[in-house]
Amino acid sequence: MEFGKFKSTDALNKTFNRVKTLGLETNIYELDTYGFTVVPPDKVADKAFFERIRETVLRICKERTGLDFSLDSNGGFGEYKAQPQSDGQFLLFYLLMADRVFEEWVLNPTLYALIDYLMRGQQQLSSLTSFVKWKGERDTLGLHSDSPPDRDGHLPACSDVANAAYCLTDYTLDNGAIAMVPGSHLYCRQPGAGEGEKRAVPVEAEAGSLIAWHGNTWHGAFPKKTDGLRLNVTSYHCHRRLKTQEAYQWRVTQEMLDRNPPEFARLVGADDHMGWDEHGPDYTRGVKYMSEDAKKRFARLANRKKKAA
Ligand SMILES: O=C(O)CCC(=O)C(=O)O
Ligand SMILES: [Fe+2]
Repeated sequence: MEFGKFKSTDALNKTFNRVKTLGLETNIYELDTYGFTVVPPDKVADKAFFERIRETVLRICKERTGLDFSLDSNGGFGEYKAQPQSDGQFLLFYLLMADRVFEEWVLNPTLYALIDYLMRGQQQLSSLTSFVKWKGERDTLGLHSDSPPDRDGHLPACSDVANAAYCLTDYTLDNGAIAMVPGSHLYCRQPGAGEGEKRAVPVEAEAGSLIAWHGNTWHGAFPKKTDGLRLNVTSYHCHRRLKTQEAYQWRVTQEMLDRNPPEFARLVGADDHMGWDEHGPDYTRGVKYMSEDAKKRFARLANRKKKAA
């Protein structure tokens, strides 16, 4: 019996095979069972890429705050005003538009495969940020699910949102590791105030690891008690039917689209005709960047219609 080639799962076969090729089967199992996983550095990216992206994040910290940033020293806010800011922490936003290294990152095969699996190929990039942390107080772990809840506070069982943190420094309990409540993706609701704090575990991971989680998983962070920085690149994806946090669809440049494969265009919604003006929708956007699987499905549908006519 050969899996990975079924006709009825055309859209999923590629993801299945990619997961196998990259040796991520255990990670998929962990995502399904516990709602999160940690991929070790050697399965994520090479050292040169890791150094390059980390240097870039440090450079952007400096550009936006006006302060010097180094891994071993605590940070500061300087001239940086973007919200939210809390004790010893800010977020750098809109990184995709800040440097080409982030275009490479969103297409990273390991990141792409895990998100593709969680979102059944329906993902778009919602935001690409860095949580920049140094020593600071926290009253709670700040547990939450990343998926936006329905009106009654419930969450869909499927992953409407999938998130992943590329750790640019070690994550340990004292370094302010991300906190996860294992299995909470199955509760299909946001936590109540203070709920789940005792069951949360620190996700300890060495620099270069990728922590990925289901959009329903309850998570937050432990306080950072040590000196120096905790850095990441947080790659937040949402279903194509949802609004994105950051504006890419009409803001990515043609140059960015031209220098990347069609997967990139689909990730940033450049194939999405929604949001039109007085000129109406431009359906050629979808065709231009369509995946090979989708093209095959459309061709089959067109054939069936022709035969029926
Ligand atoms: O690392 C953290 O502080 C938690 C971040 C978080 O909630 C997220 O990336 O969705
Ligand atoms: Fe979150």
